[in-house]
Amino acid sequence: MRIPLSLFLSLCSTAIAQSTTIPLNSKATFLHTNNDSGALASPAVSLASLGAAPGQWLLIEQLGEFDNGPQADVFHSLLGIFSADATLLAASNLNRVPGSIPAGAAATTANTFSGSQPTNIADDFWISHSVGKHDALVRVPAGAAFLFVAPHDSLYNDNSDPDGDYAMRISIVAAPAYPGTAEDIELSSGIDAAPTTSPALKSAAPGSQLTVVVDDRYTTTTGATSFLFLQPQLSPFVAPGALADTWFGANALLLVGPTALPADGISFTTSVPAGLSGLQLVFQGGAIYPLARNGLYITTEAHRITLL
Ligand SMILES: [Ca+2]
Ligand SMILES: [Ca+2]
Ligand SMILES: [Ca+2]
Repeated sequence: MRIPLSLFLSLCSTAIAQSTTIPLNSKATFLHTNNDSGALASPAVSLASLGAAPGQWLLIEQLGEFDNGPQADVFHSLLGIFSADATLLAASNLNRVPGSIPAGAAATTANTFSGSQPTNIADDFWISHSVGKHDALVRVPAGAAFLFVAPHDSLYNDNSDPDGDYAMRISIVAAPAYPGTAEDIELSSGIDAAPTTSPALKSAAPGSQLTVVVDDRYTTTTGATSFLFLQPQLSPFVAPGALADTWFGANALLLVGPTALPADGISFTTSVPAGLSGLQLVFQGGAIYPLARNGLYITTEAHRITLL
């Protein structure tokens, strides 16, 4: 049977993520500004208008580049903050989002260019970092109905986007198989290949080279006390750990750590032995981090490798 292409595409788009691309103004911010009269107020993005609700997972990608003023149209940067309502207070306030709800990788923002006034607030998160990754996977927190975004900058009125490509794409995606805290740390795994964050489920034949890497996404947790756990088990069912957002139990092996997270992450490599067919290797990384949303630790998504 032949299916018309248009029907095929529409079936695909139903099955795959629902995405919305929103153009951004690089002068718009939700951070406090000072002596920055050309700065604009970030518009509130309604989550309902995207079809998103608390508990769902969003992939937010920063597209294009902007010019931060003194340099060129080459900058990647985006911060986000969830809110219960659409209220954005005047730029003279430090906390302009009174309905803010914490989520994601906590962002520490720079003081204003003029007057060096603090801008840092607790609840905003990295979507795109100038020298890190340019996307974020976040779970919409309970009570959130709006999202504000802004580039991270200390002076906004001199920003521009000559080719008009600075934007964000928000996709509603399936929950990870074994989610972590979704902050500034991620796990990649590879079998005879460069490690990748996705898929989280892989298989490895005897004699293959298995590599697992734990690294930060936005460079903010370099130096944090980090670790990599391995839980070997026979069942493909992975039970949640006793600690929130963990996937290992008391019998897990501590493969790496505790150790200060190097700039290029911690890693573990092994040659897969023969005779262990069916064994499941569940890997998860994490770190002790003062800005963790749970107040203590951050964790990566866990990966499960089936030995063949
Ligand atoms: Ca641009
Ligand atoms: Ca600027
Ligand atoms: Ca902050």
